[in-house]
Amino acid sequence: MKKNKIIVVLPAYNAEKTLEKTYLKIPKKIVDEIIVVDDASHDKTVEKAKKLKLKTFVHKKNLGYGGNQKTCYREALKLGADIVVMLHPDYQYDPKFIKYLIQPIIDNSFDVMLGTRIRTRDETLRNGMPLYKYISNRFLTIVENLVLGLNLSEYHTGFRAFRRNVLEKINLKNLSNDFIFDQQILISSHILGFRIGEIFNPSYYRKDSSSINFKRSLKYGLETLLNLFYYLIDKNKYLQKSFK
Ligand SMILES: Nc1nc2c(ncn2[C@@H]2O[C@H](COP(=O)(O)OP(=O)(O)OP(=O)(O)O)[C@@H](O)[C@H]2O)c(=O)[nH]1
Ligand SMILES: [Mg+2]
Repeated sequence: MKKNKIIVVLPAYNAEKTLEKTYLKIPKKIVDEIIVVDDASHDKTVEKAKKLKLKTFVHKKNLGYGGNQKTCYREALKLGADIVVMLHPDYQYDPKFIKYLIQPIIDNSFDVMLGTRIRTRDETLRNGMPLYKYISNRFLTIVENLVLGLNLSEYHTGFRAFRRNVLEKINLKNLSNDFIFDQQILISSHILGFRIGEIFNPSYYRKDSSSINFKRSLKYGLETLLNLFYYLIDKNKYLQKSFK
């Protein structure tokens, strides 16, 4: 059997303090290539990435988190990835779990895999997730599971893996350039019949970790509900819709 080409993409924005720590923990034996996309950071993210000799793509203008991921996936596909692992470079996730994340895709059990941060409430809060984020995450997860008919532990993780054909089939260009991209890519995967699986992997909110503020979280939460509404109205239209 041909070996799968595994590419890790790191969508970075002001990640100078955490990029190297994240990079060092990525298991190089498993991963064929690592790419960084910098979304016009104000700090030394690009210098750090180049120092680490990572393939680096730089946005001239800030596009947003979704716009960053679009570049990540486009470049990973160009480089011939069979499986793309998206990992936030803010050192919140433990990259040693990459091997567990990709295995079900290699085995053809699932097409999309999520590294979920919520195993127990205690553990998640102890690891630093703010209470309001925990509560809104649980609430949105219940609603998403009900609407989509899935049974996932969370939809908001920054540690995911996709089989190549998922990224080819979804019209990524039509999705939002903002944080809601993360929901849209999952809803679209589900509509297209791709199987979404999950593993548990603890995440840590450290001093240097990036974490969006209350206002942006609220906007993201409301947009998630709006996207579920669009899904309920017409799934086929959802796939054609331009969210930009
Ligand atoms: N392109 C872009 N990326 C961003 C922006 N804000 C944050 N990011 C990146 O997006 C990723 C996720 O942002 P976070 O702020 O960590 O948000 P989150 O992980 O969803 O939320 P937490 O679970 O609270 O950490 C991080 O890796 C950031 O580097 C932004 O304005 N533009
Ligand atoms: Mg974060």
